[in-house]
Amino acid sequence: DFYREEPKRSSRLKVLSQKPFNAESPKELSAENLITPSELHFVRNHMPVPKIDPKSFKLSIMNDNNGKNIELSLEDLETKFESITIPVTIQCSGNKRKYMNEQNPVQGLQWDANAISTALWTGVRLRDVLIHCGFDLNDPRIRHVIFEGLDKDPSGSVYAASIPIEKVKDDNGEVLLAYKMNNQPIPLDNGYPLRALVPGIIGARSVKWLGKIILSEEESQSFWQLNDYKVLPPSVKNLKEADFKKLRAIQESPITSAICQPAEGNVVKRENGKFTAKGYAFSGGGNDVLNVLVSIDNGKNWKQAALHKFDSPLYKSWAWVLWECELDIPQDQDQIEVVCTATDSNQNTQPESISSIWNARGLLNNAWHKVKVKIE
Ligand code: MTE
Ligand code: MO
Repeated sequence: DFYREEPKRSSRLKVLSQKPFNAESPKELSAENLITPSELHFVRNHMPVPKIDPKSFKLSIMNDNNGKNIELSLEDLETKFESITIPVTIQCSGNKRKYMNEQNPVQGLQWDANAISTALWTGVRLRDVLIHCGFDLNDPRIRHVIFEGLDKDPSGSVYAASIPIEKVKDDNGEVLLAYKMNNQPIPLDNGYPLRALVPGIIGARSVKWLGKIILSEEESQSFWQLNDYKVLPPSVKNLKEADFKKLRAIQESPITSAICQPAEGNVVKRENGKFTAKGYAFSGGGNDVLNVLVSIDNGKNWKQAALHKFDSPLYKSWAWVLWECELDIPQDQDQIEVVCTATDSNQNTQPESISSIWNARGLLNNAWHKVKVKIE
């Protein structure tokens, strides 16, 4: 069994697949905790979790253009550079795929709205490490930073992805080589002992169990970079018709929001007259969430939700906000649909319907989230 050495996991995770392991955070939790407890962070694995000995572990960094190659131990990383701790939300670009699939079938894990979690991440800035080790970030041949994981498929090929060098050079970028999550060593499922953490960018680029970094003129040639995490146009109904070469790999994630409480099919009591809806909103690229609106008449009238958030600088808002909104129960209905939508600090808003953003891989579904609730 290729998967015989998988870690122990919390029974509270909502499992979508065991081998490889894929699971959502409990939805009730996302409505209450700005920081997801480590054992309840969602998990998105493509392959078995690799076993890595932290003592002999070495990260290798290579410049593809001139062959310069260095190695760093965990101790080097933890002692030679300034570390920072920041709240960062990781969201899978397939989050809420289930709803896209309901509109028209899409390929991929049927994630509901909780393939997203937030942790306090500690690590060193990749930019500092590269400069300290003498890599010339102004060399025009360095256009992409490729991250390779130590997790392998049966044929021996590893998980890999890349980001543009600009994100690493950016003063506000905060791309980390992370070795702690919530002030503890990173859990086995989330990349122990070292992962790339690319704030504001889809989870797929934050490579776990990081073993190698390559500075290159080309982006990663991995399947996941070239032929997977890209948004196809709605006219392409079938992946066989897809021309991935013409499309850019997804980086930043768009403004999105979700209702976590009540959940679909939950009952609210008419006699109470009111109920409280709760959820999260998140925008990639370091954008803050300005506003979350909630409606029970499909957007004719909106109520503004109260927001709870980290105190982060505007261009470094890497974490979700939680929202909460008290709503009046209508007297004449025995079912209502709660709808939410958010606006970010670039004034980006969410599309009302899925139809114009539908894509055959079911990625980046940021249409208004809707939950039906019974009134009794
Ligand atoms: N890194 C490696 N090495 N292998 C993987 O399968 N999955 C990616 C990313 N990094 C993956 C990886 C995807 S698609 C996502 S969404 C995030 O990890 C999920 O991070 P998490 O499991 O810590 O929540
Ligand atoms: Mo993902």
